[in-house]
Amino acid sequence: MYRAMLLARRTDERMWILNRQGRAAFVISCQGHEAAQVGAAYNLRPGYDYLYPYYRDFAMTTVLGQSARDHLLSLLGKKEDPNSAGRQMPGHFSSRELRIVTASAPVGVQYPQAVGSALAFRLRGEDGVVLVSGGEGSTSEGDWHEAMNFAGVRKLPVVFLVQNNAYAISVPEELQVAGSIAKRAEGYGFPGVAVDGNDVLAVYEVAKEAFGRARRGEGPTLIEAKTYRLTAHSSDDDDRRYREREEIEEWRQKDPILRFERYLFEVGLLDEEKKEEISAQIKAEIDEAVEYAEAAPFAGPEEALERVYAEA
Ligand SMILES: Cc1ncc(C[n+]2csc(CCOP(=O)(O)OP(=O)(O)O)c2C)c(N)n1
Repeated sequence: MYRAMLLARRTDERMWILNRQGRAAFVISCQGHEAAQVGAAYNLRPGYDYLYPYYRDFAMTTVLGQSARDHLLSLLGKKEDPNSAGRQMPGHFSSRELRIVTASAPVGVQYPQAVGSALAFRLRGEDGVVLVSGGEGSTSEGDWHEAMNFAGVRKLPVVFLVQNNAYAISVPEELQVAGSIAKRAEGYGFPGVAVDGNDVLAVYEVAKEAFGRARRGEGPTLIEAKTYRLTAHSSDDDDRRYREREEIEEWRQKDPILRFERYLFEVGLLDEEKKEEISAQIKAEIDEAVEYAEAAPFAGPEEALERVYAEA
């Protein structure tokens, strides 16, 4: 868990450097969300359960097996990008083998699609679970409510994870969300839990319970993971216009990775030496990934329609 969180954070940080150096066009970040994402995704069986992520779910796809190289190839829009062969923006994760389903750009579209996959599991008599994720802003969309209702009526094996990071771009939670997100689940007939999204083990625990319920045929669960986005919405946004630096600093003190690190030191599962070793491995992996992805070719124009339309 620690390794996945750190790999995602360090890769994400390197992406921003590449962007600021003019070597990468656009970055959208998972920084601050690592505990929520890793804690939830740890319950997925890769290649069997389905994941419908949103653009921030970089650490989730890392848990499932996407590497720093995969993420760098995607960031730079190269032909070998496993998500879309360079056709989609970064953050549109996809892998047939890992059962990660790509999203379209409109916020919230992933929810009804995820519920459809959960229905398919049910109709086939399989015990698969679907994890679908989004930000708190996405809970204002009709798609979210339609998906919650359908999943509740049919008691489908789906886990809704809302990563509430307090802002939908520049709109603060109090102007975006009425009442409590977690409590809304009650109205759709299934449990909703609010959890500290910066505590990876707490998220893992509630998600484990939710996955268990889904596998036993007891229906959906909504998890609201309360967290904070440490970067601007994307590399194209300036968050100085709507939030104070002090607020970000306060949240930096609650950094999910530092918090988990402290815990691992306390229980004797991590020490300075091991920490250095993991850190050095990750740095080497990212250095290699950047070098590889920068040297990798772009797709040719003649390939633009490949894998877009079925061959007639
Ligand atoms: C239907 C729709 N409306 C608006 C947008 C523009 N948009 C992209 S991301 C975003 C903010 C979403 O906020 P939230 O769901 O809280 O996720 P966060 O980025 O904070 O993690 C908006 C408004 C969009 N892509 N689709």
